[in-house]
Amino acid sequence: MPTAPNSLRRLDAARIRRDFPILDRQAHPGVPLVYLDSTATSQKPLVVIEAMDRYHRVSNANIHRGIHVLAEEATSLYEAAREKTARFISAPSARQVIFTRNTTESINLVAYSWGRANLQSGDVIILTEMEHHSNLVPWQILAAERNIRLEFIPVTSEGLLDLQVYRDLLKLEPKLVGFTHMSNVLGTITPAAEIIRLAHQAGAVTLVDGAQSVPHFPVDVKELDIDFLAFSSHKMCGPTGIGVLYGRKSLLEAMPPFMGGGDMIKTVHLRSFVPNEIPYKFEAGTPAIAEAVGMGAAVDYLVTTGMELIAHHEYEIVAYALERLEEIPGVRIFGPTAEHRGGIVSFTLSGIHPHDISQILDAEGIAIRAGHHCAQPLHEKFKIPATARASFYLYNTMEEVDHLANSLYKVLKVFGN
Ligand code: C6P
Repeated sequence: MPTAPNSLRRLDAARIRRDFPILDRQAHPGVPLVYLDSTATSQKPLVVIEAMDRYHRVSNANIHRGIHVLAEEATSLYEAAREKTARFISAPSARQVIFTRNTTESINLVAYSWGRANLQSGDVIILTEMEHHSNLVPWQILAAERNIRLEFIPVTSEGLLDLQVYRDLLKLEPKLVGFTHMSNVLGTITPAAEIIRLAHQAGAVTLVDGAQSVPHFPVDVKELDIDFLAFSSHKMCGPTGIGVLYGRKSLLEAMPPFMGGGDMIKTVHLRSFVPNEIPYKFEAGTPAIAEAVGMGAAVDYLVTTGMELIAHHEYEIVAYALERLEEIPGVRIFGPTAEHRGGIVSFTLSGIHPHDISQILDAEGIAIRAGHHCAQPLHEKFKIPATARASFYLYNTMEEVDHLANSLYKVLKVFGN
């Protein structure tokens, strides 16, 4: 958990901001940009942009194929990115890090490969009510195909998971427990260690959606004893088009390939093939090489900055944002106290549609997201169609929170509230 206050070292957000060229631009003529939408995608530091540029200028080639200097350079850059990513999540081996397109593809890989090899009619999968669609729909598709039962850990009115109900659900002897490590709407940081420990006691495999956790606080797959972890580069200062599936070695080795094609095979005959070893078994075709290089640079950047410092910075920002937003008449804030949440605040203003809030804030230069944030069932649970969501990262400042709060008063004025 990223919440232990540490007064000794602080992240210098003003200095950090200089690393992100886009933060210098104006949203509209004369209106500085205030980017509060990092949950959708983060901004990219210059080191990431330059690493990808350098790769294209100097080393561009296909990987694992050619025996020439460019192919060798490209291959070693790609594999170095895998090594860095493995160290970043404390994976026992880089072979357990599979490059995919994003979190969504990583979860689909598990559902299609592990799910179809291991689940049968009548089996139970436990998910939670706060899942992003990408950790719901792949399981719904599988459930319909195989007559599998889906059960859900409820979300309490404070935006936490109801672990008592979870304990009862485990009596159904689920085959899989899949849950988000941090809600992209409520900001709730879920008690992953406890959920996984109980799942393993019940004999279930665990899948952690780390799309919002891995970018924001240290995640150690060994310490948490995670079986599968999915996350996306674009939310952690890296480029779009590349993501990760980490898996326990024994599970990955036993799983059939997800897609067939080049690179994922050892040998091919007209009527048969022998699959390659992990991770290549799951990386069919030419992968996102430049993007892997960019992701490697993003990992270096986050490690150098310090994940503990980033987490603590976001804790302070979100605690302050909660304080400022709670003062606003008619505001309803969703999710738990700062102690249980990452840098996300979703809210509504009485009688004003979140899209209108977002549009007025945009005129003030503030980028937030409005809608159901691909978590429609969670919004149904709270009986609302949409929320406005401000989200924070290492480059955000207290002044930006003030600007958000002051601009929300302007929104109230526009609507005569
Ligand atoms: N949430 C948001 O604005 P992809 O699109 O595959 O990189 O990530 C999917 C995903 C999975 N799980 C969680 C918890 C997420 O937050 C996301 C992406 C973005 O909230 C885009 S919808």
